[in-house]
Amino acid sequence: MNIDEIRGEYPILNREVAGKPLIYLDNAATSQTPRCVVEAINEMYYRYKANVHRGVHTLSQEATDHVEATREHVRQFINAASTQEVIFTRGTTESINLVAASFGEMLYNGDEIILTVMEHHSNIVPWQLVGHRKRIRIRVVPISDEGQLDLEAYEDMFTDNTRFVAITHVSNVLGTVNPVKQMIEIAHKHDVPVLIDGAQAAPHMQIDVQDLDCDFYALSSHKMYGPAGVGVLYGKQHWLEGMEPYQGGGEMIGRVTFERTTFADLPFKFEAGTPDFVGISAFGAALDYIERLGIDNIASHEHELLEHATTELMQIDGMRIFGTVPGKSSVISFLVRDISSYDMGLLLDKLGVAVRTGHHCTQPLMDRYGVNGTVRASFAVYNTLDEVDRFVSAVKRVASMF
Ligand code: C6P
Repeated sequence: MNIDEIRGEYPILNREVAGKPLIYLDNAATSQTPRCVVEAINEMYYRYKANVHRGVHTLSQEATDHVEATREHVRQFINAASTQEVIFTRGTTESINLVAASFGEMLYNGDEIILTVMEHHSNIVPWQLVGHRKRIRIRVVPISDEGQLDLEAYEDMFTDNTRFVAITHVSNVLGTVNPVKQMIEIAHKHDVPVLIDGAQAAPHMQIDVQDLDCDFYALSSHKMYGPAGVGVLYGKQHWLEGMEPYQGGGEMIGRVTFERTTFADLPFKFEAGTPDFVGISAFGAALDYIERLGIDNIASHEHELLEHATTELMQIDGMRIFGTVPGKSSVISFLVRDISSYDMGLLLDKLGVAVRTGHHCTQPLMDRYGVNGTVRASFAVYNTLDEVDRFVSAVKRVASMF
């Protein structure tokens, strides 16, 4: 891959921050958007803006074709069996809320669900909301200090009351790539369905929902070089068919009277109201982009950056890295001595470096490590080894100020 050429597609990377060239290392929060995706957004507004699935007029049909072409593209991208299993949402958070609310309707007093201590709040709070209402017990898989899930503890957690498992594919803090295929196999032995939070996996690795055999898979476009406000929920057809709609409104119905409403077929039963048809169409362009570069090429470049950053950061006195499991994804969370993540982040910003600081929406994980927050650098395809060097120098400089 020609990284200079790739960078040319991202005008934002030429920006300066605090008079310094921007080094954008907050890609796990959101990735930047290449020109081809921005152009796809413009194209939708300039040529195709019309409501979808509603009009017989040409514009509406063309807009609908764009949305449905992206649905088919997503199906191929994650290898779902059918487009009926691909639901568009606002993002991973909404995808998980959909399942928690809708599948949650089938849970009862005393049922148990299994989460892990490294879950993002998006994969904790929706389950608590349903859990409190329905008096469901949440059990939590612990991790080792390195950030590896305790699979023995996980296996031991299954009881006759276990009804659901929801786990992250990749930790947004530790970078740990969880053995989700094995965990799904274990859950299925107990006839328990599994949701995988793929927010941090889909931008970096090939996803094959049929090979994983997961029951649900959630992802966000904005972490995959696509626009914000678009996400996907994959669900196995038989589960989706058995679930009540998550929201009611236009386009998710079969027939409405004041006495009774019947619902549309999948996937529309779960897509109430006008979808973000512009964003969905542009997400298709982002998938094209990833495929053009090759997800394996992206991953191996990011891995090189991660290895280099880890080696260099480790030279800094008082450096503590959170998440050291081999084969981890391209995020690196750290603290230097007792310098708060907030101070480090603020001063790095003054040197042009954008990182994330704080609890990363994973407070239980922070509690597990006994810290309030960490600094997190995360890499994308357009980052360079030179940026990593300048980032490490900036960390050293900030550390020397304390
Ligand atoms: N994590 C981060 O900086 P949304 O906001 O719906 O697109 O994604 C939520 C989400 C769910 N699961 C995981 C593992 C995630 O990392 C995220 C988003 C960002 O780490 C923003 S908090």
